[in-house]
Amino acid sequence: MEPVQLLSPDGTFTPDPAWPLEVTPQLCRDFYRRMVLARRFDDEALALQRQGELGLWLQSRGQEAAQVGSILALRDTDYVFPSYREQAAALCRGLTPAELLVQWRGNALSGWDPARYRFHIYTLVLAAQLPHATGYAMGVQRDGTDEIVAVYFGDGASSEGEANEAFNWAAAAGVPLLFFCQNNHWAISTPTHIQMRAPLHQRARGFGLDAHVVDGNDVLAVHAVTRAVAEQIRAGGGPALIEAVTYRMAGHSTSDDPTRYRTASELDSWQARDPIARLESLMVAQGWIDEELRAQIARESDALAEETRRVCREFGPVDMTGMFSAVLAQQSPLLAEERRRHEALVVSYAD
Ligand SMILES: Cc1ncc(C[n+]2csc(CCOP(=O)(O)OP(=O)(O)O)c2C)c(N)n1
Ligand SMILES: [Mg+2]
Repeated sequence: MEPVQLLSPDGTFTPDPAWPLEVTPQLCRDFYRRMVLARRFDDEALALQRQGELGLWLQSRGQEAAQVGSILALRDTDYVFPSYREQAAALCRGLTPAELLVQWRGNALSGWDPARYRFHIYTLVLAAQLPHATGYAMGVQRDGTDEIVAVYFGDGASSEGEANEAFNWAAAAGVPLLFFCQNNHWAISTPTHIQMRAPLHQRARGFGLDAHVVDGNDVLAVHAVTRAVAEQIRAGGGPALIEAVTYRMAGHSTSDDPTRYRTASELDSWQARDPIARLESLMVAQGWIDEELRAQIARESDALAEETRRVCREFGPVDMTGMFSAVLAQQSPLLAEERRRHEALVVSYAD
């Protein structure tokens, strides 16, 4: 199966009757603005990590179309389970820079109220969120509302047992769940092609899921496919999987050096398929972007970057000792020792 594509890398739009989408200047401007803001936020967070203000950061660079196109195809009331680099999606749901950064500063175990944004906490245990989402979708199914659930995960996570259990369980139970895989070609240093023999969308069909593959760097195709599939799930069609073929342009995290395992030419070939540049080419050709719009988005980006730096520096010291007292009912000698060492470490930073 070839990935669904509506917008070629040079910005040429070709409609597909199977995936209808009314492409208006407003729609493109909205997608463009959100993707530019997400990239700016991501760049700023990277800089903060490099300056020692954050412990770790996992970039979403290159995956903006997959995230923005898909989350905007859902209703705000649909519950979303992200993985850990869904910043572009999170910003669309209204999460603030402070909420997104505080966890990576080490000041909180998670930064936001999932119920408020219908956006679950980040999950770092690979694929754990897939059974969580399946169970949640069983609850939604029993509530009998028209809400659907969406779960984001990576190509690497799809190799975990939990992912495959969730595919089977969701299909067998017929729950209203959308599995959204961002196949960004890498699981840290392991390329997708050496960890699976059959493409994920093909494997998903074997579990009885309706499955599709889409060009994940084409925001219009991602949006059209996700919207149609989401509405099919909402109408009671059962769970489905979308594999968005994209690319992780940055390292896995700020602790990773991707030059150790991938070539510059591979990166170049994907830079030529940049999701933001691609949409911009269409907008330029159609006359849908002018200097005024560029200047307005640049001002908004600068303001977001400024807010990102400011809130990060304002995070004060925090008492994390609760993790030693709030998790286990009974303290053990090991826990007491760990607590003592943690407190000594904190004191050593006093100056
Ligand atoms: C259960 C588990 N095993 C291993 C890891 C270490 N780990 C963190 S991210 C990662 C790669 C994940 O790749 P993928 O699912 O493709 O997501 P991506 O990082 O590319 O977005 C690994 C192996 C983990 N966090 N959890
Ligand atoms: Mg990956």
